[in-house]
Parts: sequence; C-alpha cells; structure tokens
Amino acid sequence: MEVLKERFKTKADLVSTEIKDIIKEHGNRKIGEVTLSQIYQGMRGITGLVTETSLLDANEGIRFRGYSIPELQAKLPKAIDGGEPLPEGLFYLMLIGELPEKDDVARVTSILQRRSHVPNYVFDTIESLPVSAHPMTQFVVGIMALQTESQFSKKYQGGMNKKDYWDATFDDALDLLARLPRIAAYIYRRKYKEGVHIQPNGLLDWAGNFAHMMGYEDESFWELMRLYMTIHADHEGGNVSAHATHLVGSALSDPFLSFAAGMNGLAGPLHGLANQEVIKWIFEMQEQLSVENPSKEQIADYVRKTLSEGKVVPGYGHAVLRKTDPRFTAQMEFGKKHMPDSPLVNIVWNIYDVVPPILQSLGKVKNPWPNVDAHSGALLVHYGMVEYEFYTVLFGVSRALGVLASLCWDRVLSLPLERPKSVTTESVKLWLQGKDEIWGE
Ligand code: HAX
Repeated sequence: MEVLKERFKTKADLVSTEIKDIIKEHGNRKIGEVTLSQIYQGMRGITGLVTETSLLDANEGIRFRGYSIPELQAKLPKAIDGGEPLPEGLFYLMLIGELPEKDDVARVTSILQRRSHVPNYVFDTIESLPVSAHPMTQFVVGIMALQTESQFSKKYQGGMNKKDYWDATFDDALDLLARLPRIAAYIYRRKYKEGVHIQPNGLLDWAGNFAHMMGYEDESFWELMRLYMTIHADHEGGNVSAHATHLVGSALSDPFLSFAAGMNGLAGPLHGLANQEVIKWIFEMQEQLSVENPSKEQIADYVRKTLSEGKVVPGYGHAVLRKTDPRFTAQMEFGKKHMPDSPLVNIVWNIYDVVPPILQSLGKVKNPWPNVDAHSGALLVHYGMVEYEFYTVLFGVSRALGVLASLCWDRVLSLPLERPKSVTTESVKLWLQGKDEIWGE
C-alpha cells in the first residue's frame, strides 16, 4: 500500500474508534435548538454536519486542521524559500491531520504527477461543446467524461465489500485531483488561446504545472497559483460546493459524480462565480464612468447605484464570516509584495475602504466585509489573465483539495446517506395549531 494511503488508514482507524466512543457515551447530548425561521432561512447556524478537514470561526476565519492561513504560510513546505505554501502540503494536512515534512509534500506531488494522464475522449467530449460554453460548464462536462475512470464505480458494480469503499474512494480522489489541472488548462487554452495546448511539465509541482499548462511562465504567477490553490481549498462543510459534494457522495455516488455536483454549486453567483462577478463589476464601473482610476467618491456612487438596481455588491458579505476574510487579507499581502502599484489592485483596496460603511448603513447586511472573491481577479489580471469567466474554474481546481480529502474521510468513517427532514408550510401551520404529530417519521 502507498505510504500516503497507509498513513491515512492508520489515522482514520484511530479517529473512527474515538467517534464510536464519543457517540456511545455522549450520543444523546443536545448541541442546539432549531427555530422555525432557521428552516426558512437556509439553515444558517444549524449544526448538522461533520467535516474533519477545516473549521470556520465567524470572526477569525478558516482554520485547516487548527492552522490559520498565516500559520500555514509559515509552516507548510514551499517551492521557494520565503514563498507561498505548496497546496499539496495542505492536502496532506487535511487528509492526514498532521503538518507534512518536505518529503511528504514531494511524495504527494509525485503521486499526482504519476496519475495525471487524461484520456483523449475527455478532451473530445469537451470539444463537442460550443467554445462559447461557460468554462464551468466545460469543466463539469470534462469531469463527467472522466467518470468512466472511476475505480469506485467499477468495484461497486463488481460487488465491493463495504470495508473497501474508502480505498476505492481514495484512489478516485487522487486520480481526479491529479487530472483536474490538465482538464482546466485544456479548457482555458481551448477557449482563449485558439486551442494551442501546452504539454505538462513533469518536473513542476501541482500548481506550478497548472500555471505552466495555462501558458504562464512567470515564477511570481506560479507563486500566486500556489497561494490561490491553498486558500480556496476548503471552508468547512456547509458551503454549497463542499456540502453538495458530501451530500451526493453520501449516496455512494463516486468521487467524480460527487465532485461534479459540488462544481455545479460553485458555479452559482452567490458562491464561487462571485470571483468573476467582482472583476466584471469593476470593469463595468470603469466603462460606465469612463475613468480608469475612479475616486473613492465615484466608487461610493457606483456602489449605491448597484444597490439601487436591486443587485448585490459582489465579493462582499458572507453566510458565516463576520469580519474581513483572512483569504482576502492573504491576497492583499500578496498584492503589496508583488504589485503594489497595480492600478486595478489599488481599486480593489479603495473599494475595501468604501463598501463596508455603505453596506453597514443598510442595516440588514450581517457581514459588510470582503470575502475571498473580492480580491482574486485583480491579482490574476495583473499577470494578464483577463478572461474572468475562467476564474471560477481556478477556484474549482483548488476546492477539489478540500472536498476530495473530506470525501475520503466520509467513506473511511462510513458516514451514512444524508437525509434531513423537510416540512411543508401547510404542515408548519398545523404544527403551530398544536397538531405536531404529523412530524413523525
Ligand atoms: N450586497 C448587497 N446586499 C447584500 C450583500 C452584498 N454584498 N450581502 C448581503 N446582502 C443582503 C442580502 O441580499 C439580504 O438582503 P434581503 O434581506 O433583501 O434578501 C441581506 O443583506 C441579509 O443577508 P445576509 O444574512 O447578510 O447574507 P446571507 O447569508 O443571506 O448571504 C451572501 C451571504 C454571500 C450570499 C451575500 O452576502 C451576498 O450575496 N454577497 C455577494 C455575493 C458574493 O460575494 N458571494 C460570495 C460569497 C463567498 C463565497 O462563497 N465564495 O465562493
């Protein structure tokens, strides 16, 4: 057995025993109450899931296995001294639960390189779509075409023992993770670079090679990709892409089917698509005002105009966070280090000064602060990646690290089919009249 797989199983067996003991001893303890408004309002604040890979604090932001983003930047192995962390290291951390050494990260990189071959029919399937199809549509179609490679699916059809589900899931997760950059880069080159494709460079790390296959050879863009892939990877379990992957996976749909479901969720404008919406919104502001560098007053007027048209300000607000997203801050730091004079990056920083007080003044926005999507586009544009419709695909490749590590945990812990109870408003009315027996099984 591969060292990585063996370590995962050893760790998982320990956690599995702990969970059994916890449930045996404390299974009946209550961890909260559910109000009627919560079931009408997107289940905010209802604790109903276990996700081992990361935990979100409303004020502090995300922690991956207990480590904040600045801590990861300090502690995870890097390609360059003093540079950004290698996302393979974060994957190791999420999967195994321990910080990796340099060797551990090199092992993950090498596993992903070995498994990265994408069969030609996947590219042919993508080619059958009009080139105008949104990159996220092409991405999901590519993932679905690749599903024929699923070990889980084949073994299940062959009569796999329950005890082996995790093993086949693990293999599928690594295969998928290894191949996603190739599929994503193919879509990028197909749509924006006249179909002139670039072969992988087997000497590069996962994110560096991804950047290379998209056609970016600037070492500081590779660093951006390493940071980007690290900070977008996971945001605990309840966000749409993570939850959709987990939910579909709970039906024992294989990792390809499950991850494609998550990506369909990421493609929504209130979730991952917000990164393209932010830059589109900034470009439209520049065009409508006929200025390259709008003043703070002009930005404020444009924000008010956006709100008056019944639209949201993209990149601001969050369902759980209540402070500036540390993923925004990490990108701001990257901007200060690599491109402090970029006009677009400076617009993003001016927007950061202007938007929160305006959103606060509405009196209803629970979090007026920027989220991860408010910054990423401006950094990408700096390196020439102006094709903003592609940005959510980048997010998707990164998100695979977290949700696929989680899927491995779901299977090894034998988490069951997810099936919460739903009600109708008619049944709510009857319940309010005291006829609550209708909410039985
Ligand atoms: N601009 C304008 N209004 C906003 C707003 C924003 N950025 N954020 C929230 N609001 C509004 C809501 O639309 C809601 O208005 P109504 O009561 O009229 O419906 C009200 O404030 C209360 O919303 P909330 O409780 O603060 O926020 P939600 O948990 O309902 O929604 C969202 C969280 C992220 C969907 C929301 O803040 C939003 O639409 N933001 C803009 C889109 C965006 O940036 N999405 C990316 C989020 C991060 C992410 O998942 N990235 O992938």
